[in-house]
Amino acid sequence: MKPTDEALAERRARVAKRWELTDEVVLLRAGEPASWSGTDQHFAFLPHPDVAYLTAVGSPGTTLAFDASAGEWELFGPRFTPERLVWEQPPTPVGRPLDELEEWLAQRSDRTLIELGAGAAMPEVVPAAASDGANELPEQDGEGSAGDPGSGSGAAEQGNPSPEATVLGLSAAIALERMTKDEAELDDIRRAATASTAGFEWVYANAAPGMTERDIQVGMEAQFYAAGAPRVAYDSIVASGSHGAYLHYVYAGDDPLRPATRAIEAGDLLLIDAGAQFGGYASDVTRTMVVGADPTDEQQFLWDLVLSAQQQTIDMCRPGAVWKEVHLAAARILGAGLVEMGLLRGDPTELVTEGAVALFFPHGLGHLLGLSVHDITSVPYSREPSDDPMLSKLGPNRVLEPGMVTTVEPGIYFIDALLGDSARREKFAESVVWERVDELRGFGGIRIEDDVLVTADDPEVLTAAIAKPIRIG
Ligand SMILES: [Mn+2]
Repeated sequence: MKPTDEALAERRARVAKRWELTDEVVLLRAGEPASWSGTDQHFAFLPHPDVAYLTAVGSPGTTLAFDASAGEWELFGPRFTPERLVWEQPPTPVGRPLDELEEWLAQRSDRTLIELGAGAAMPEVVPAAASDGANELPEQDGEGSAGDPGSGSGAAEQGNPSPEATVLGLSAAIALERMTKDEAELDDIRRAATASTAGFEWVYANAAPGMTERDIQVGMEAQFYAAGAPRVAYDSIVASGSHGAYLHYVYAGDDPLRPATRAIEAGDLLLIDAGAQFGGYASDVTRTMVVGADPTDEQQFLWDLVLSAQQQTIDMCRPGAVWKEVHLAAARILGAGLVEMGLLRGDPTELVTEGAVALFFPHGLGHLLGLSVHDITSVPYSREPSDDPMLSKLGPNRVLEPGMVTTVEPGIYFIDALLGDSARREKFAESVVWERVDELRGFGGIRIEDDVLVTADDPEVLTAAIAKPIRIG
């Protein structure tokens, strides 16, 4: 649901409060369509999420301006010339015509101008907070204006931050607001989930051996659109058999000109990671099924194991939980199962620490969800970058708060690039039972993913309506 004017004003007021600016002028630009090189074509446009959050519109060129001394926001939206209106329908008119922005800025030319959103000069290295587990702006000396994210960003002397540090600090302030969702945002995420449900239900009713991955993708996405989704939230992953071991296996990932696809065979695992988008908000769901046959003992054991890890860690998604700890809990559960199955030997906690479990579970347990499927990934970090194999792909660490929406998506994979690597085989000669593991090369992967709303009470699974059959077709 589109936020009311009051709800938008509230979002802007909260951001302005965090900014603590005095007389600067801030511009947030939605951006412009990216061009396809060598042609006169452009890629489909999506607005910078900070602008989408603060305006609820997304036409290219949309610009939100803030005059700190007056404490006033002004929205500028594109208008088309008659010549352009011969070819294109007009964008929804919002705010003042974009043409007037120049004059608006000229009246404030004596003030410091800070540009955020699309094209903003963000520093490459995001400074990390000193300690784990706080959803705060990056640490700094001094009294804490958001405009100064402090050490690690270069030249961030108090009162005189570098332009990049200022951009980072102000962007981080918006990120902190975007981290917890208001009612309008949750409504859009629920609608996205409802459209995704229609797609997965189509798969459950129609998938069968002999169909290709592409057949499944097209049929599923048609239901997303039929249910009202303007677009998919990200490229759908429809991976059968051994393809499930490529974490981001997508159609045309091999060659956009003449993509390959694969016909599903009876007994194959089919891993589908897909989600509809609504109002700019993503859903992100993964189900893994055996198609056209009963699961083998290995498929059944590992499927049950992944589901159990998911259920236990969804239950941990409560206020105050530290995301890294939830992730490590999932890794220990998966590690214990791999020991039970005879693929690993040793103590699960040690197997997690030494990196043996990461051979089979090489990604983070989940990520925040919102206006981007991997929401708010760049700022602000609240953990140091890590070389630890179990933590290096975790992404920002967070303390869960009511209103956050996170995915929970444990998985087990048999990835040739990891399991065939001689250095790893040597390093884990003791802890991995390679004879057993090698028998399962080509197995593919199993991932189960839902979108979870953290509440003051029990976690709410927003994608609970999407069934989890182990066998279809
Ligand atoms: Mn995901």
